[in-house]
Amino acid sequence: MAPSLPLKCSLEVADALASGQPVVALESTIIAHGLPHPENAKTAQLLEQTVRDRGAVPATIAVLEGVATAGLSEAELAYIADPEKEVLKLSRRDLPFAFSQNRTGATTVATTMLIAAAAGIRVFATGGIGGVHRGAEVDFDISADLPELGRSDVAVICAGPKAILNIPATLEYLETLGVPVIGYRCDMMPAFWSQSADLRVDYRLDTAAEIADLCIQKWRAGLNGGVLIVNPIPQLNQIEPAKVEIAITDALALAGQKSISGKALTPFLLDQIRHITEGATLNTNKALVRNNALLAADIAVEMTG
Ligand code: PSU
Ligand code: MN
Repeated sequence: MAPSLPLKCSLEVADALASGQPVVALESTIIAHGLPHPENAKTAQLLEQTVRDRGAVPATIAVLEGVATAGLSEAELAYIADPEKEVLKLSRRDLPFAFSQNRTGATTVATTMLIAAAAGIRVFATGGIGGVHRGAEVDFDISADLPELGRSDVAVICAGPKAILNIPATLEYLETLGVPVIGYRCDMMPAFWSQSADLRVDYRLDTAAEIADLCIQKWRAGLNGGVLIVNPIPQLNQIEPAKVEIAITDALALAGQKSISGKALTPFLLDQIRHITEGATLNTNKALVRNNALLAADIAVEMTG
């Protein structure tokens, strides 16, 4: 028997996919582990509404009691956002445990891509992807998001790798995996909270139609794997790179002192940086995911048109 995921789509998502309507996948780790309560629940709803307003169907993805689920009800979304509930952070290596133990968890970029691809969803909006961590030459901390980008046929729209990472090394890794990095209306690599990381993107495209066309032609040519579309945070919402860098340095030092590593590191750093910047990064984070949801919906519409 061919392998298949334990997978369930909501009625709305299943209908949309069956009739060729545009669908945009949204991840849940940013909701469960990336943003504080209650902003996380509000952001989850706002993202879904943003996708709808732009003419596509949102499919927030999570694993619910051991079943990969695309399209969450309001109650399911609230559960994932509730800090009182035990919601695991699920990357690729965590899925067998969640499936076999009927556990509930939020999906990272890696597992959201994998589940979206299995469901037939080709476009996915997130905040920032994981990547090669600073110091990875010693501790080997490289996000499972990168190999997944090399594997699953999904277009991922983000605001760049999170600035807590080693961005040049992350771009090298993506090149090795054959993942095109496309700047939407930008020549320079955006760095999540700020507009530019002083590095050029591979290619620049200025319309959702051209991006959709590149993805379709990639997959038609049998070139498996994802496409990374980087969409800079709007100027109005960005934080000065120097200010972010100070917060990152402090947060990394604290993580070192407290020996925080593995899957706990990214949520810890995001939380610390939010405290150090007195909440400024929270507003920026919300603004950039919304901006990515808009572009993702436009690309999904172009892909089905
Ligand atoms: N982007 C955000 N906030 C987040 C993340 C991304 O704005 O919390 C999450 C994503 O789910 C990403 C994960 O896949 O962090 C990467 O975690 P790690 O470095 O442990 O692979
Ligand atoms: Mn890691």
